[in-house]
Amino acid sequence: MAYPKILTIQDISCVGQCSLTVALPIISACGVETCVLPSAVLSTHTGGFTGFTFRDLTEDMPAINNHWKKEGISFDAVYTGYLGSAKQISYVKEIVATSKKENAPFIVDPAMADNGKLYVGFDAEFVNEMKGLCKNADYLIPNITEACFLTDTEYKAEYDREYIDMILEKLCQLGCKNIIMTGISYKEGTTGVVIMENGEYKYYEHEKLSNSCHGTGDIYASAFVGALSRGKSAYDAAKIAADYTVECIKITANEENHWYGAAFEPVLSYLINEINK
Ligand code: PXL
Repeated sequence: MAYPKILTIQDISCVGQCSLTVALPIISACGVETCVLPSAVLSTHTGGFTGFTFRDLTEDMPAINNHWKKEGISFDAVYTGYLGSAKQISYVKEIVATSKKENAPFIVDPAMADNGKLYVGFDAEFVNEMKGLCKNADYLIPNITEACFLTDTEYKAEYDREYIDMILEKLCQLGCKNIIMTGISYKEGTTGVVIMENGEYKYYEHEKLSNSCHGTGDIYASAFVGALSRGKSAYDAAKIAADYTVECIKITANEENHWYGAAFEPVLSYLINEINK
């Protein structure tokens, strides 16, 4: 599809370079019309700031969906990220069921955890509901921590291929069709992305940088969605997203006091070139 129209559902963190403030510019830059449904509005993200505000938009969702139904609005893909409440997940399922075109992909980034821990504000009930959403995913984009929570697996910071294969197998059993698992490092100095596309294991290895930034999961997922929507295969989209994320992390290393996010804007032209190749 030359000019697809997609919907992304995730929060607006007013400050912090994550979620919608990342997804909207990145997917738009890929040449894709990007409609948004904010799951919540926060003054900042929750990863490192304290005292942030949080406006849950769960109860706005049914009326928004009803309006879209009346208008006959539908989407060529739906991509979900950080969601505002466990209850919201049932509304999100309904929105996907009614507004996603038949055979259009449903992409889920189960944004809820990292480094072995759930983000502030999430609990076992939320994880359980998220499992139910991931079941329906055509493409699931978890990091290892999220994959562990989704499959009731003990999180390990060091692991081998067997451990990753076991998690992938459990995610397939959960019902996820294609899986793109980020931040998988089998040896020092490199990291990579595992892509399970139509039951086939592929691995794209790339440079591991010494600095790490908050929000790179959202940058990665957004670039993946943009590339996939422009007709790239899951493997090619996963590779483009990985290379772009590396460019973002590299350029952020030059910035002082930029711990809260990655400088994705100055290297958007790199992504656009890759998408249009
Ligand atoms: O980047 C994931 C994310 C999205 N939205 C909010 C967050 C986080 C991670 O901490 O706090 C509000």
